[in-house]
Amino acid sequence: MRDSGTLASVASRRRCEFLQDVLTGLGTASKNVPCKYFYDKRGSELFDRICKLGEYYLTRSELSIMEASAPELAEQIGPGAMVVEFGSGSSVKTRYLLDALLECVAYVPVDISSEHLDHAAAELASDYPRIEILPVCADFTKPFELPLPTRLPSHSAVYFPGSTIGNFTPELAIALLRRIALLVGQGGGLIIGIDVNQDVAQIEAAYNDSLGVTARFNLNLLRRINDDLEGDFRLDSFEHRALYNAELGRVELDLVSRIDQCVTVAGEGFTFSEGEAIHTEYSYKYSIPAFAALAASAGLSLHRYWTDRHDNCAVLHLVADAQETGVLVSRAN
Ligand code: AVI
Repeated sequence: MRDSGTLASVASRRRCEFLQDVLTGLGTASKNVPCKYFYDKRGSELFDRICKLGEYYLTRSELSIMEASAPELAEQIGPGAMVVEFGSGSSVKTRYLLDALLECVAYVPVDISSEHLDHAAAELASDYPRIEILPVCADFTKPFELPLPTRLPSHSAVYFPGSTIGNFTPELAIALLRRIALLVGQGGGLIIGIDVNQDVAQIEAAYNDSLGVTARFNLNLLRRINDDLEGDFRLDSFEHRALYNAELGRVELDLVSRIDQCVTVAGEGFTFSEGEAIHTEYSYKYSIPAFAALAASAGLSLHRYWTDRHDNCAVLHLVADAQETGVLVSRAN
């Protein structure tokens, strides 16, 4: 697996960044910790469990689109590509794409969780011997180096499924989409999954599941701070909260202090009053036109999109600096 520097230096740099982000986030008036820190080994496992929950419609909906439309998606990408996946996790949906792609030269899964990445990459390498699997352990929100495949690809395409773009504020989403547009180059493609659900009750249920897996996923962030940054959070003195903010079209995840308390992280103290929240995640829900407008401001034009039969999720094909203007839509049954 590629990573810059030795394993020890990478681990120490990552710990420093984590510490810096936590100290900065907890030191501000509206306390927060970036959601990318959810995904340590335990957090990634909990997220995989969330994806299988009845209430969490996102994975099921997007999988149904991939199942029904992978050949059409593959056609949009074209033969001879190197496919780079942002936030690949277990690469479950990717298999539909890899099965359908013609002469795919290389697949580059990029993920922040190394254990997850190693495992998924090893399985893919044995299942797809014709495709060079080149995992990159990196934080895709920052610039990272792409590996050079043995065979020269005709072009690169980015696959960014799972509605992960919804975890970025619109400003940060535009910045990330701009980087993707640069990475694929003029005429290059991006296949991206977004959550287009507008049913508030269904959305809130997805982030407040009855088994409490999402609550554990959210609270795991405090456990990780305790383990990795010498924190002394008492997990039972915080509670998970997920509310839909209709005005801003986003779910807001917080960890709310149940009591007045003082917590230390790496020797630094932070006070919490009862009811005070640590903001941990946004999950934006978009309409297709709103997302197309956002992508257009990043230099990506919508060419075609697919939805599931309940119109919960959509998979979009966007092209960098596209010349064409026509938009096609297909719905999976
Ligand atoms: C990864 N991301 C798209 C998930 C979401 O739905 O925003 C993360 C998540 N947070 C709570 N449940 C799932």
